[in-house]
Amino acid sequence: MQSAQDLIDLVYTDHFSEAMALSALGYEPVECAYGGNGSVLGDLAMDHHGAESWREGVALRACRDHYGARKKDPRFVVTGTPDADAVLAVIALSGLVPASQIPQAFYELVNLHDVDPVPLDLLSMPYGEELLYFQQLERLRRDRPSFFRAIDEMRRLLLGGLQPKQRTTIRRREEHRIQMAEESFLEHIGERVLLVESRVWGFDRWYRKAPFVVSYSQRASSITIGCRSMVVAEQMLGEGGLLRVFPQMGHGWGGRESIGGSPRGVVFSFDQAREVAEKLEALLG
Ligand SMILES: [Mn+2]
Repeated sequence: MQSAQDLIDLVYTDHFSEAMALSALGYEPVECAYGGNGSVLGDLAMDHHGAESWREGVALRACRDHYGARKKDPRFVVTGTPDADAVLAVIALSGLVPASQIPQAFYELVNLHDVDPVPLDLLSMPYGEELLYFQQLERLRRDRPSFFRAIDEMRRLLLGGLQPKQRTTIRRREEHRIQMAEESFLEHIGERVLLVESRVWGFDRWYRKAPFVVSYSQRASSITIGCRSMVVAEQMLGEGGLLRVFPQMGHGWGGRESIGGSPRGVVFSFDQAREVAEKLEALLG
């Protein structure tokens, strides 16, 4: 398989102004949300964060509505971590994998998992192991090489599927993650907010204990705020859900109605995460 690096033109940037400039040159931005600055959108409006969170996820729209739309002009601008949603969107828009090799159930699962991390039990869902395989890729960073690696891994997955041995490993690792998430440091802040410090991503597990979770990642020194679902977030905080909370936490905080967090590249402490949890509990009234 030829590497995506030789097939598409993809620029990574952490800067809103650079993404704007590239978009003006005809590059298609994919999930280019820059916190307080907002999103950079191209012709296909490929984002669904902040002010754009009313839009459907990008992989869903790319696969269902815009497959191959950038095949003749595969230029993209991206930012953040190469998640399954953004990566699958780039693949579909540029036609890097035949449409027939991207099952509807797979892109719908990627979307569901991306937009509302309600406790989805991937181990028991069709294509759950495939998505877990991608989730389990290591050392995916916020840079261009990571995007290309993630794109090529996703292409291999779609074209070749998983071997039985890989499925066994994936399941074992996922079971281990679940165990780690349950054994994390957990502290109830009031009745509705759970403060967590963990080395693993465990929102799906923590939402079983409280509707709102404030999680501190020691590795990234960052804080994430999540709510079990968009419906619950809007019920308890009003229209917009957590979008009403982020501006109160400081400059650069942002995300979607049901999940978001501290600005990229800013270092936070666990005590600050506790303050955020207490502030959130107070905002819930
Ligand atoms: Mn997304």
